[in-house]
Amino acid sequence: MSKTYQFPKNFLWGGATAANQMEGGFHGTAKGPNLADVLPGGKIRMKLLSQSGFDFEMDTAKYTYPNHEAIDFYHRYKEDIALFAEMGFKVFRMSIAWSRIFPKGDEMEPSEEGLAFYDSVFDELHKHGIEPLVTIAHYETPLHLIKEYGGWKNRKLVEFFERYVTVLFNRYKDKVKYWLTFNEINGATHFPLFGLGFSATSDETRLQESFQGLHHQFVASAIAVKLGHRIIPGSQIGCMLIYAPTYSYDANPENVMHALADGRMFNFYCGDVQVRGEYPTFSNRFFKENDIVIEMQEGDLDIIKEGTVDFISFSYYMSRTEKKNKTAEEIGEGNLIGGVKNPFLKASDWGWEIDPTGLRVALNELYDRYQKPLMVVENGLGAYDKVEEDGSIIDDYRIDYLRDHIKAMGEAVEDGVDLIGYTSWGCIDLVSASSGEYSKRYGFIYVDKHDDGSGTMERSRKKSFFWYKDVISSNGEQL
Ligand code: BGP
Repeated sequence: MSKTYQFPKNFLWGGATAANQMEGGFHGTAKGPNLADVLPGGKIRMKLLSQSGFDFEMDTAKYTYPNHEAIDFYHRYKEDIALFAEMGFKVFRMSIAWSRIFPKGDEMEPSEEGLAFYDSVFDELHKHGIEPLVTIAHYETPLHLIKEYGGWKNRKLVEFFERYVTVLFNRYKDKVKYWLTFNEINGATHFPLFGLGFSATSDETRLQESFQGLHHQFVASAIAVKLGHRIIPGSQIGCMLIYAPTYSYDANPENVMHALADGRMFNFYCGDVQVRGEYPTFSNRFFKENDIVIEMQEGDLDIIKEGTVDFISFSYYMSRTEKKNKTAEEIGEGNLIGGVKNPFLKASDWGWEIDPTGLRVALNELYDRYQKPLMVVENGLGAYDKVEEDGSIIDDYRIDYLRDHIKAMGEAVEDGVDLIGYTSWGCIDLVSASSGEYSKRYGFIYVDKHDDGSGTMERSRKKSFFWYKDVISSNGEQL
């Protein structure tokens, strides 16, 4: 008989999404354009994300822009939420598109149309007994703030963000208790375009610009935490990290030290600031060796100290394996956050290494370090799905992936980790963030929409839909 796992009684099972990858509603609404609206669909997107000098212009003759329509959640949210409810979701992670609330980002007054839309979504969720978990900034910087101000490089964004969150907290104080400030905040040094809303001036300036932008986000996040606690008593406000446990390629102490140093700069730098309220000492050496100087204003460090988060949320897709001197052949294809190929792991069709035990490692490392409640707010398998003649979708590969990761969480709970919830990524098929593809599907719910723009947008239940429903109703005992 296979082992069963005990998850805490009020465990928050659910699914995760982001506004720009799901809503659409670009045309015919008051929403202003944002970063995702100028990112083309297809493999070209990754190239643009990785290089310096992107111009943030749309070229509709050359490219498609799938985020404009996405999966049209803007008009179909009732149907979608009913399907989430059918699976038994306790929580639904979504983001608010900043430019739907402030179309340009620097206005004094918000858009009532945008605010009303999210009111309706939250009401619909509550109607079904689903708790919203809201990301305030998920790769959706308003385009005007990018073009006019240079994104988060510019300190002015702290002020605009403060205005934005103040509006959100006041408006939704009776509807939203769980908030996350910046999605995958530590991904910024790899892809400043996504989180920080600028393209590095050059490869040489990328680190300096990114760490300065991150400082602005730390201050903005801490201000949000303080405001949230004041405006919404009892609210729970978390940080959101992209976490990849970093293994040494072998037992060579040089490689072990390299993996440790590299891994903590990636995994712990932002967490230390947002959870402990202090810059870690290990970053001093990194800054010195890379000529990075962070400009701070008086009082910034106090704000950071006073605005520490209540819980830690993170995405987990893959681990990372590090080696001091790596050759081009050793570098893993598709491994977005660097490292070398791990000979013990298989990878997805997009080259993302699959490592369920890595999730247990991640949970233990984070809990050992911070002793704060943890929540896995993204995890899942991007895969090509096939619709059978009778319309069914037999996604056993997705079920296997999720089962193994949920088991790893169960082990971590037994290890003593305080884990409060799990929202698997892309619970309904949506537009991929890194490749702008519809064909990279994560959902329990299939959406009939394709990379060439065809499709009816019709929703259908995959095999994993029924499986996840049983997982939730048995509180993780039936896997
Ligand atoms: C995370 C992002 C999400 C999401 C996910 C899967 O990095 O927070 O927005 O998209 O990765 O990535 P992708 O869509 O590129 O497969």
